[in-house]
Amino acid sequence: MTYVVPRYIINQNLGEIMNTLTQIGKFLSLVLRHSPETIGLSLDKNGWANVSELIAAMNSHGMKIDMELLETIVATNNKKRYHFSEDKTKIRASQGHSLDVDVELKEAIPPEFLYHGTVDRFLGSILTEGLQKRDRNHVHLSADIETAVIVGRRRGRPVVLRIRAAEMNKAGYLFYLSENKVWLTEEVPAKFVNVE
Ligand code: HQG
Repeated sequence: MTYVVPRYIINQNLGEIMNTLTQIGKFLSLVLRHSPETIGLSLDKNGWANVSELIAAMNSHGMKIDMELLETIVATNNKKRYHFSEDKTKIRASQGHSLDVDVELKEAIPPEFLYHGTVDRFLGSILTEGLQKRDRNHVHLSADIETAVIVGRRRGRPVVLRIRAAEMNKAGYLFYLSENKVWLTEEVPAKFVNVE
């Protein structure tokens, strides 16, 4: 698959282009998940931002972007964090919000085990009170151990927890699978958590 790299960044080398895309991607994460007001934007109740308003607001806050570049970032984002509405007039983050928005998550039946990456210093508390969503709207889980290792490594030496997800689901806890295939749930009681 080929992606369009807009003319005004084409004179950068590949490393610089990737940095530009990553930086703008991180900024989008801030705006679409946590604080749209940073650039005077607002999201609707389902977490959508109007694409024209987003592009205008980013440009007026010093972040040069157009539709071409936005489409490239959405398509190349390593975790596919953002998606457009069908007509491409709206954009939202698929998960990871701290804002109170309803991104219309689809309920799903989880596999036997799901995994969560964390660090040693949180372990005592997690094994006592379970996994809590903290500042986000859900606890984030993955279907594979590798992803959990990467998530945990953001904070130090990773510790992977194995969640008995199917058993939890049978006990009445709901699970959701986001557009970008992140497993989400409201909380994980300690009794369903094992250190991998
Ligand atoms: C910990 C990134 C003590 C939990 C990642 C985690 C992920 C507890 C932290 C996504 C606890 C919350 C989400 C308890 C949970 N006691 N600590 N009872 N319960 N914790 O960032 O899962 O790049 O909100 O272990 O890759 O780390 O942004 O959640 O360490 O997919 O797309 O509290 O964010 O994705 O931290 O990360 P977070 P997370 P993006």
